Amino acid sequence: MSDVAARATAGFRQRYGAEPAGRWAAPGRVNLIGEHTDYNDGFVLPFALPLRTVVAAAVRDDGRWSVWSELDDEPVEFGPAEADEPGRVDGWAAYVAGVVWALRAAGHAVPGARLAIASDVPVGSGLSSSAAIEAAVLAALLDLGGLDLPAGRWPRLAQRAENDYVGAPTGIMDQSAVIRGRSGHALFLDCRTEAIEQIPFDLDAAGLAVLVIDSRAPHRHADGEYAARRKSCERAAKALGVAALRDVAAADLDAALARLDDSETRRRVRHVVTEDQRVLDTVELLRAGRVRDIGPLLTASHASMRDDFEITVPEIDTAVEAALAAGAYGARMTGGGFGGCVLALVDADAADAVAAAVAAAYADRGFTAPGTLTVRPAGGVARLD
Ligand code: GAF
Repeated sequence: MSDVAARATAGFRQRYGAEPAGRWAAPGRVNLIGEHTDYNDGFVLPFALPLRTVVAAAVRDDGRWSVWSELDDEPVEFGPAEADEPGRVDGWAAYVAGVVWALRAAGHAVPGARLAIASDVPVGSGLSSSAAIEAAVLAALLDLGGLDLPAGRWPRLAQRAENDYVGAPTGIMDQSAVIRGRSGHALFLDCRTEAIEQIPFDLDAAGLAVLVIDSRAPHRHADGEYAARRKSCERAAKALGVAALRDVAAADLDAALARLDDSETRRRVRHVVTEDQRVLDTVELLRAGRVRDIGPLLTASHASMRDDFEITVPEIDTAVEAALAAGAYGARMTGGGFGGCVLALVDADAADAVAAAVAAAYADRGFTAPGTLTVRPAGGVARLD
């Protein structure tokens, strides 16, 4: 943490020739289980990562915003006109302008500001680097402006930045995880009511580790495919006469499938309905302290994403198969799909061997070597100083 915070401060000093008024940090996330259920009003169980994005910031008196990030040499600058018109600011800075836009649209008097962003959350790996930027910038602007917004309303506001300013039709999971995550816990979120429950997920006590494997697979049409899956779910809900697929109970799945006439839509619905149930089952096991026993649910989730939702790619499937063959209790792709990361639940002392087995399987198939790290659930967005 200290390195990334120091980089944000150094970037601020160098670009703006002044000291920041404060620093705010937000994590990336992985999703333990519950994929593509959030925009179906369903259930998810993500947790925040120890990897952080840090924003160093100070008020700027002319009511404009300048943002520098490690990804670019020069700061991006914009004023109210660009902030008020979705799409005017693009690239990574759109996530910042989107937060300004969402706050202004909600009637807040957002102060102009200088911001410098440094991040240890890898971009493009499906670990929610964008939600981390949104959350850290939101926290910074609220504090700098002395604005009052209860924490429970932050995720929806950050999601609006992403949906309506950036134009990505995502659900509310990522913003919730990075804002409301708690150390040692997974966040059980009902995406319809936004009710949360912090579920203890103490890997150390169980002698376990979560290995995150970055597939390094190039993102293949991820945005278009994500939007297509979402549309297909919405069409199916309409055909079934329900507000969202969350309203189809697992016990009623066969009857619902019988009412749909194309097999692709049936597969999409089966994924969402069974995935919601797997989240509920995982939560039950964790509440009972049976951490190892969630493994088969993770693996079943992967099979459902691969066969029914059709969002995995060869690198991802290879990583899952190799991890399971090397003794993982369960493994699955995490995040939106078409690349990104796999997580595997392993004995803590087997993590290196499982990582090595995945690397060997990759080498056999001629894939770019994967990245691996072990993670524990960490806390959500916070002011550092
Ligand atoms: C991406 C989206 F941003 C989330 O809202 C969620 O839909 C996820 O894909 C799939 O579960 O991370």
